[in-house]
Amino acid sequence: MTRPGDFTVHTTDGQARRATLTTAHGDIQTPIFMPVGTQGTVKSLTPLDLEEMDAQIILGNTYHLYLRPGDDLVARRGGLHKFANWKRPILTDSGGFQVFSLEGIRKLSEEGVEFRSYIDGSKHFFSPEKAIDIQKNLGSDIMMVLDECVGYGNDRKYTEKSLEMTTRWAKRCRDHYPRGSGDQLMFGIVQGGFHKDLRERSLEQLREIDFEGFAIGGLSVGESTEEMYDILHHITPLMPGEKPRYLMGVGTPLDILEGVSAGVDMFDCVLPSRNARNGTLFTSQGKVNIKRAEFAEDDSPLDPECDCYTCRNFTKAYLRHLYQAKELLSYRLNTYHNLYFYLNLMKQVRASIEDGTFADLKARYEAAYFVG
Ligand code: PRF
Ligand code: ZN
Repeated sequence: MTRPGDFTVHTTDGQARRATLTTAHGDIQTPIFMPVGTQGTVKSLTPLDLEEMDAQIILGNTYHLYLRPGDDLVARRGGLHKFANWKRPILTDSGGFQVFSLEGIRKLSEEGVEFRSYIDGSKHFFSPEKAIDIQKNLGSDIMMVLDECVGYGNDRKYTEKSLEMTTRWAKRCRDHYPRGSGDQLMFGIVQGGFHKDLRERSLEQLREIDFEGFAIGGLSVGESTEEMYDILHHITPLMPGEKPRYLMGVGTPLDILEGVSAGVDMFDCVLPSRNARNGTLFTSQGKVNIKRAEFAEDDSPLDPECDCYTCRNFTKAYLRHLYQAKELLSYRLNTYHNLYFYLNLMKQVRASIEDGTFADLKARYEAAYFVG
C-alpha cells in the first residue's frame, strides 16, 4: 500500500533518476513536466486533450485563483479537481513568484506580502498561513510554501536576509499544515540567489523542516544559462535523495535535460504553451517559427517524427494560415503539439534512464537544439 508522499526511486543513470511519487489523485512517473494551467485551465485545451497526451499532473496558481474566481468559491464546488473536471494530480504554486513578478505595488514584511490585484488594483495580503489556506481550499495534491523569489542582480546582503525570511515563512507554512493533517503534500523552496553558500544554507535550513519534497526557486530569472547550470549542479546533489526535487519555472528542452542530468524529478514552464501561442513550435529538428513566409505553401507536417493530432492531420501551410488569421484553432493546435512534444520528451527521458542511455538522448537533443 502506498500513501501520498511516498517516493520510490526505481533506477538511476548517472545522477538522473526514474522514480514514482504518490499523491492523493494517483501516482506520477518522474522525471515529469507539468503543463501550466494558471487559471485552472491549460490555455485552449480540455482535460480530455491533456489525458490523451498523457499529462500526469498540471500546475495551478494560488495567486490567480485567489483573485478570481476566489478560492472559497472553488472550495464550495468541491475543490479545483471537481471545478475544472481534472481527475489527475494538481500542484499549486504559492503565489510567491507571481506576487513578485507581476506588476502591482507590494510591501514586503516579516508578516507577509501586500500586493495589488492585476485585475482591478485592489489591495490584498498574503501571509504564509494565508497562502496555505488558499491551497487547502483549492485542494491541490502538492502545495508550495510562500517564498520570496529574489530577482537577478540583488546583492548578497539582500539575498541573505531574504532567504532567512523565506525559511521562517516555510516553517510557518509547515506549522500551519503539519505532516499528516491531510492528503496534501507540501514542498519547501530553496532560494539563495547565485551564491552557492547561501543556496546551501537555504537548503540546510529547509531540511530541518519536514517537507515531502524540495523545490529549487529563483532560477531562470534573467541570469545566463551558465550561471543557472552552475547553481543547479551545485545544489541538486545536496538535496535529499529520498525526496522529489522540483525545478520551478524551467525551461527549454535543453534546460530540462540538464536538470534531469543533475537529478531533478519535476519541471514546469509556460514556455511550450506560451510559445505555441506566439507561433514558436518545438520539433525534433529544433524550433520552427510557423509565421515565416517560407511555410506559406509547405504541405509537409510540422514535425514528421511527431504523432500528435496536429502533426498527423495538418500541414505547415495550414498552420501558418491559421496563425496569420489569428484563428482560435491556431492556439489550440499549436499548444497541443508543443505540450505533446514536451511530454514525449519526458517519456523518452524516463525510458532512457531505464535503459541507461540518458546521456545519448541528451546529446541528440543538444545537436538538434544547439544555437551557437
Ligand atoms: N518561487 C515560486 N514559484 C516559482 C519560482 C520561485 O522562485 C520560479 C523561479 N523560476 C518560478 N516559479 N514560488
Ligand atoms: Zn506534433
